[in-house]
Amino acid sequence: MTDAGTWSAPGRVNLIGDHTDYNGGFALPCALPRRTTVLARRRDDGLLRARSAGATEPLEVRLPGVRGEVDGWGAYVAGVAWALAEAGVSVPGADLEITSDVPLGAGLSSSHSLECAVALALTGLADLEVPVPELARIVQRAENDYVGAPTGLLDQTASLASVADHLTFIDARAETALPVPCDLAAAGLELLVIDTRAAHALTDGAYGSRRDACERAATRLGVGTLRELTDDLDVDGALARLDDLADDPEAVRRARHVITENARVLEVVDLVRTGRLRDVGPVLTASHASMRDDFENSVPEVDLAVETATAAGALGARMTGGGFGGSVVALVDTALVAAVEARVRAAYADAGFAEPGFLTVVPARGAGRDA
Ligand code: GAF
Repeated sequence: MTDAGTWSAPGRVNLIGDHTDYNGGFALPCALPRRTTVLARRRDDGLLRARSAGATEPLEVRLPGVRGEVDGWGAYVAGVAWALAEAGVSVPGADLEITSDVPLGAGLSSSHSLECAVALALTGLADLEVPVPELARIVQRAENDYVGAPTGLLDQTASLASVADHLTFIDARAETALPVPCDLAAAGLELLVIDTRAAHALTDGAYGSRRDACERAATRLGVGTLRELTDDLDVDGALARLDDLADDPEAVRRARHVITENARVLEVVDLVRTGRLRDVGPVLTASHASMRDDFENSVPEVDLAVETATAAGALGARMTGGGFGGSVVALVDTALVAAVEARVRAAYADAGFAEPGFLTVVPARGAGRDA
């Protein structure tokens, strides 16, 4: 057993591949240079206590905890302890001091960075190294069954498995996460994240209804997940099969996004691997159009950021993450970043929207022990 230590886990920005993870598909995120850090000390009385710099109320539960006994920020901590126990992973009581500089509610995975840091801290105190795919599933269980957000495996896998200076190519069905080298600076490019400040939440039913429509489409087409429709890489053939769902236009639109988005992820992985980074831009913008028109999970603030950034010279831009607000990721020439920011800021002021936030991102290291 370890007496004390510090563990941290980053937020993520997803370059492309959204709402594909729970459909068994592909995504290409990287870790943000923003992290949640947990200073943990073992306790021998079976209590889990946590304080968060951003919260007034401390958390205290007796392990393993009871599902639903805590809500608010503490649910992400207690939920992980509960999910570890459910998976048969025995961890000790602990005192946790939590700090984070991941923007909250911005679609950049602040909650998953907290859950992953707590999972690593609790297993670290027990001297356990749980393999990434298993730990990702445990964090997913906390999120799905304790917090109540029906999310997939993208965010926790990105946080746990990412490598500095690399994108992370996730295959959700295979539960693999392969690092793809990505030297944006050498190409004179930046990843610019625009926090639209439009509220983003995954527990209010809109995310779940999208997921339900995808599952409905898969069931009616006789496949386990929508990913299976493009196992032969025949995207046109997969789209043609959607004719069988003509009486359910919502399911057609959702499935069309997933089918085309998986193909776009593979295209971007190929472009990045072959050094054609500038050609990634239009694929990002096409992905945004697919989310806006077929997945219908965009909002006016997000569309304005995408349109303004591309009009100001960004090579491409798209909403990132679950959607319904949150952040936009844009691929921008380094020399144009300041101009893009100024144009988006001005467009928001003209539209009467709250002032957006900006963050330039170099892919950072994934979760781990710091001290
Ligand atoms: C959220 C979820 F947590 C992920 O699992 C994923 O579905 C994403 O939305 C959309 O790609 O971040």
